[in-house]
Amino acid sequence: MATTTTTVRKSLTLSREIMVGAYRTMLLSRKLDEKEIQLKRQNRAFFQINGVGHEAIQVAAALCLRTGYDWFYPYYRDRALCLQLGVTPLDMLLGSVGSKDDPSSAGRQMPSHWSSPSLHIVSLSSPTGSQILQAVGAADASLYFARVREAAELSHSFHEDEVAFVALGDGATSEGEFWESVNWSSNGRLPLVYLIEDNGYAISVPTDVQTAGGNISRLLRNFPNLLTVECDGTDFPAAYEACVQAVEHARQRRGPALIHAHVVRPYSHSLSDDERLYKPERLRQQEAQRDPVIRHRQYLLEQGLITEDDVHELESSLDREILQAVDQALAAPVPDPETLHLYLYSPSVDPTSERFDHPPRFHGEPKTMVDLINACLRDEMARDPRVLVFGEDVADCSHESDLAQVKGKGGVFKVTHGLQRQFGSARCFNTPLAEASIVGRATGMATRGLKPVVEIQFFDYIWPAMMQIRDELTTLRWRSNNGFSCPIVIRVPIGGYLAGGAIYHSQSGESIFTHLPGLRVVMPSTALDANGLLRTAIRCDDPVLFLEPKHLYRQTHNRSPYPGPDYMIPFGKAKLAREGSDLTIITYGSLVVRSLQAAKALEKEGLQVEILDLRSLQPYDWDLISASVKKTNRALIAYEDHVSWGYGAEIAARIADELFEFLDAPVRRVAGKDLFVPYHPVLEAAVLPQPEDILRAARELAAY
Ligand SMILES: Cc1ncc(C[n+]2csc(CCOP(=O)(O)OP(=O)(O)O)c2C)c(N)n1
Repeated sequence: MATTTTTVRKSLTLSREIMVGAYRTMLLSRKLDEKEIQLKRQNRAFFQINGVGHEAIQVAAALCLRTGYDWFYPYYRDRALCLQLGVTPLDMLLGSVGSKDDPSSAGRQMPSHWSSPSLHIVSLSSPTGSQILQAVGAADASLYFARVREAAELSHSFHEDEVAFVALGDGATSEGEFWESVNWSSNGRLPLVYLIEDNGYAISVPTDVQTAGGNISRLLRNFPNLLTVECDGTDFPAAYEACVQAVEHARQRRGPALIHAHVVRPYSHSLSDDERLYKPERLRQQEAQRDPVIRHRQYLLEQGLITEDDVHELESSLDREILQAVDQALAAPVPDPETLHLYLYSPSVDPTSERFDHPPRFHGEPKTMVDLINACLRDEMARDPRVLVFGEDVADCSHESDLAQVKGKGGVFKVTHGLQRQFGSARCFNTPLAEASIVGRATGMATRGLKPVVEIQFFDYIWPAMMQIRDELTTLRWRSNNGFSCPIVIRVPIGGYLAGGAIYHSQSGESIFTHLPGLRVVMPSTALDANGLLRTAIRCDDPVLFLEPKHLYRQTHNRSPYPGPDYMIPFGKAKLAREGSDLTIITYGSLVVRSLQAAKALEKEGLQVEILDLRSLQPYDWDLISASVKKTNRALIAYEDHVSWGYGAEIAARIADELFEFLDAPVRRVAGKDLFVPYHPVLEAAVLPQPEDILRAARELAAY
């Protein structure tokens, strides 16, 4: 379908109720901004960002959408939109003062970061643009539920014609994630409505510097299925007509629609900004002429829809309403620091608990790690229609019509082979080469109750998704005070020892992720552990980074028979890989087998080495580490990543702190050099830790 672009002119006749109701919300929004500015100046609020100049388009958009039915990913300026959707002035003011009763975040987030599960307003974060890919995921969920009816039956919120809505500023359209989103949503014909609130500036940077050619909707006109509608967002009737067109396009499943609304920002970016420093007076005067609240009032008066008396009465009644809400908000309880740890993880599903300890029922021949990860994915997809798999190259064949003629790809390591063929293309599919999109979209889908198990093709290429992981995935539950969650699983082949992997196919870096609160991080070293831990990851209710040492994928030493469809290992439980009394090696991933090799050699020298395979890196099994070190009085931490600032530093520090009096030798680390992994096998072997390195360190510690 060719792209459609419309420049909206007023032609709809709107009822008095809509016209006057819209004015009420616009004015309420304006007055709330002014009140919050006052509270900030009095130090009774701690941050303020305003929606002044954006009110008309926001109210229009909210009126065309369905609250508690459609899915909303607003921007921080969307006060009028949220009011129209049903957030109350008191709710907003409780956010301003950061009260415990703030329904968006209980005082954890800045004001104007609204969140309401009942209204389907998904908690905002502060990065400009990172909400967009999640809105794509929410829209994607609509199509998924329509295609996979068994999943829809398990959803309490699915409606056949629902749409997702996302708002952003002109500046945020420069983010790569915006462009990824447009590519995905137009190609997938997603029911997504974009609202670009173009106030001409991103803080001090004007649109012509921000956007090639200075007009974002003009740039978007060649995207298929995407309707772009440009309007004067300060003119309520024109704004309303634009929104009607856009929402209808998405609701009728013709594809995404983008409203490009020209608005103004007369109160500067925020209270920390003074636009007179960079915006000439001439421009400010012009913008003042387009104040949407004044324009709409003028329009209503001219059309005889209200009188001056009505205006005054409305003003007074809103002032009274706001004052009452301010009094209530100022009297509301402050948050209790004791509650800070609440909702970092699911409060109801504990993956470290016995519930996730389910014994194996072995049958069949020994299988590799690849086989048993694949088996677990098949089991879980069969068990629950909400489990789906996507990523780069994970499907057997993108074009389903060719599937019968080919063997199928199923991932560059074949871990997902056969899933598309068995479960269909809705449940296992290829994505564009865009890692932020894979994680962002999965996050949005999980917010809607799906369970995406996505693959990042190589750990080396996870970095484009880092913003989504660090600022969105890990924070959503905590920042919304348990209002929303996104328990996805990200599977990632990791590490070196491949011979030839070089810098960009051998990276480690797990400590960068164990450093993130809100994320579970797992790294199995055997086929059996991979199977049991992946099932726990899928059935638990937290986001999980599932790291698969790709060097171990097809080894014979770590194979296992299939353990059955319910085998699970709780997180935070290490495995005693070898018992000993003279030294504890704390390790995981590819270093487990190397430690075992070293231990065998040391046995001949009379040293009994105990080896703990952590398996689960966050949380980790401190109890077992502690018991073992208390027994052996010596600790060596062996891991593949760079030695400095790595995972071993945390373990070593804790041993030094809590087990000092039990130690008979220093705590030592054996790990990769602080270098990149090079191509030639001789160089690679010199960078990555080898059994001889472990041997040497163990001997030294034993002799200390
Ligand atoms: C990713 C990111 N970079 C920088 C910032 C700091 N910042 C906050 S708002 C803003 C400007 C956003 O401009 P625009 O998207 O046009 O929205 P507007 O504020 O004009 O409504 C910037 C740079 C941020 N929050 N997130």
